[in-house]
Amino acid sequence: MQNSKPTIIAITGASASGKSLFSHTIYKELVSEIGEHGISIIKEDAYYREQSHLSMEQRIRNNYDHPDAFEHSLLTEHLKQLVDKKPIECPVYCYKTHTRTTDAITIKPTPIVLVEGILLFSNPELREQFDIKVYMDTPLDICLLRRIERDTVERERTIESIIQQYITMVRPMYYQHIEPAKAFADVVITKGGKNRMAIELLKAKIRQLIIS
Ligand code: UZR
Ligand code: MG
Repeated sequence: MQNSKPTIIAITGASASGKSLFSHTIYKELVSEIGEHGISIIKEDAYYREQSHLSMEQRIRNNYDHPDAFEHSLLTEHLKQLVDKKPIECPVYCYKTHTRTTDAITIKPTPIVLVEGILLFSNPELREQFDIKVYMDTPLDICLLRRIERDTVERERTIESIIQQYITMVRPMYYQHIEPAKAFADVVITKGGKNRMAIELLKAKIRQLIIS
């Protein structure tokens, strides 16, 4: 594996479908086997656009479920750099201020790179960077319940704002941009982020890539 091309694995699906849980479980469990030099993880959310030039009102009104909300060109560029075995400076996004912080996190090149996010398959050049494409096919009502739970606790949102965003943006963008992208997936995962068999199958594939 030392001299072969790094493998980039994309995990996509609806907001709150279990992408983060699924990919972090794989990441953590493999780090304990192969160490941090073997695998890294990147969030598409980190590539939400820099919006410090906009007022808070404009930021709140933005549609974060549309492909244009992301700087996909930068993510594409960063994945190419990792494939060329160069480190990247991954941006840090703040959900409270709806813009990037001044920090960045250095991610070193590793043989396996996991990338997780809602609109990874929406941009053709970005899509081309992925060697394995995974789609989390969690029913939308389950995602909504999870999202209410998560966004009230972790992202300090009110129920009213979650419902409003869901009806005007999350749901329509899901049907326009996320669900149709399932056709690009190599693997479709049911039952959400705790699907143990799916976690084990992907881990087995990654172990095989590492020893080959
Ligand atoms: P995940 N999002 C925000 O609410 N505010 C931001 O500043 C940036 C993103 C939400 C976004 C999307 N949408 O559904 C979700 N809305 O983050 C994607 N409305 O993140 O995949 O972790 O659910
Ligand atoms: Mg997530």
